[in-house]
Amino acid sequence: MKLKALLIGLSLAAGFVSLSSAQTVMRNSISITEDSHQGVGLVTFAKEIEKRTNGRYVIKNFYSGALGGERESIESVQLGTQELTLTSTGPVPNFVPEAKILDIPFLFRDKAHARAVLDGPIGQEMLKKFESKGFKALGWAENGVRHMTNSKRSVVMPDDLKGLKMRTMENPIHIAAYKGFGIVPTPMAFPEVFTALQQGTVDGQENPLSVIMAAKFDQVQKYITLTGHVYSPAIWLMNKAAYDKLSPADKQAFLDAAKEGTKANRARVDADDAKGVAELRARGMTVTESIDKAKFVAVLAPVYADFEKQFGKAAIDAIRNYK
Ligand code: EAX
Repeated sequence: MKLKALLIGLSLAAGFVSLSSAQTVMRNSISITEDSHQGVGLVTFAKEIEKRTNGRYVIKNFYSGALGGERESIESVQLGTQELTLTSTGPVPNFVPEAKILDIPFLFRDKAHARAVLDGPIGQEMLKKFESKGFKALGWAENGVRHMTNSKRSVVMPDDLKGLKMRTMENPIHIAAYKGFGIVPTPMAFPEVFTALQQGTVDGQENPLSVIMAAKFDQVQKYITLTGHVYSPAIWLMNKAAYDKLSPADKQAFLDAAKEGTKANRARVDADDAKGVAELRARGMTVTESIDKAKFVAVLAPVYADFEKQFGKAAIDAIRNYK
């Protein structure tokens, strides 16, 4: 016991020394594992911050929802109990409704189109909308193109989706659209999804190949179809007050570190997408690689009509037609 007390005392003293040498520790988090496209982003971000601030700022990374699911992490960043998080846009509309438009299914032709929109004027303008809500949005990153998995059947035609009970993100646009497919949506935080699939609480879920592989959903799901039904952006969020306290040079360091993190993150998404089908087949999944996309889009006509009312056709077209 004495030894233990001594060790604790020493480590507390060490912590005090590093604090007194003007080192600020900040927390960052993701809902999925370190060995993932988001994990690579976080590790790169932390390295870049340390390098660019000569170690005055140190980022401690938390993985696999250790600080909570994405909605909880966003809340913590807003409150300032956590400085940073990298999150998909899943729960973001609950905080910044303007971001909803990005979650419309079949909005982007492909990743290149999505990246161009996010890095261009439309995406950059949207980052500013976070400021009045207590966030500094440091930049866009990528979760990826989402595909559907389930334990019941191969999905080839839109009709195959009817009646499937699927976990969705806590996102009103996704929920509305998936209802349009005839899916029974069950919104749920990501850390609960594996168990829900395992126990059969839901039949399926939808996520990018990067997430499906990182979370090992192949262990609890038999079928995957490359539906590519929606692009899933990710975003670097920082507590606004914490950001505002930084010197101008350090602010730039945080923005640049996010850029580098995004580069590493997107490169990993591309690598995951390139090997995903072969890998998931090797892990035992039945993969349907191509669908008649026009048929899936057609089923959503009534939902699109609704989205056009909500967002205005011009705003949707500005994204759709962005070159
Ligand atoms: O951000 O909740 C989800 O399905 C997300 O895609 C996942 O947590 C990665």
